[in-house]
Amino acid sequence: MSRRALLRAGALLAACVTAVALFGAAASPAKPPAKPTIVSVNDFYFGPSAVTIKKGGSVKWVWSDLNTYPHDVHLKKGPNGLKNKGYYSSKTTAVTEAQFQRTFTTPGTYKFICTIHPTEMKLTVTVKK
Ligand SMILES: [Cu+2]
Repeated sequence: MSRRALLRAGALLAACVTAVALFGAAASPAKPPAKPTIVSVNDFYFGPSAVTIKKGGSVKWVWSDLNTYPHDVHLKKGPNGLKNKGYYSSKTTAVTEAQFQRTFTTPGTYKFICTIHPTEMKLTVTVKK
């Protein structure tokens, strides 16, 4: 192979690599997963007390460092047809330094309470279609 032919082959290869790279980038838009909506768990409230998310979104409960009483997250009532109700209730009862994250795939209204302070600590999560 002559030097010129070799150069031509190299240029062709570079063009192919570029084309594949461009096509690859266009074919698979790297969409990062949506960040969870944060709800703080405090003495004696969820902050905020109502959030709205999209179907497939997540809520992350974060216990405040300022808490002096234990709290949990318990689903009191979910939308009709929700099968995995227990998935939405935290097993741990913590004072501080706890986190609890759940993904919502069934649209509707979710009513949460803290089982220790059920009349004070209420949260509504609305999941849109
Ligand atoms: Cu509580």
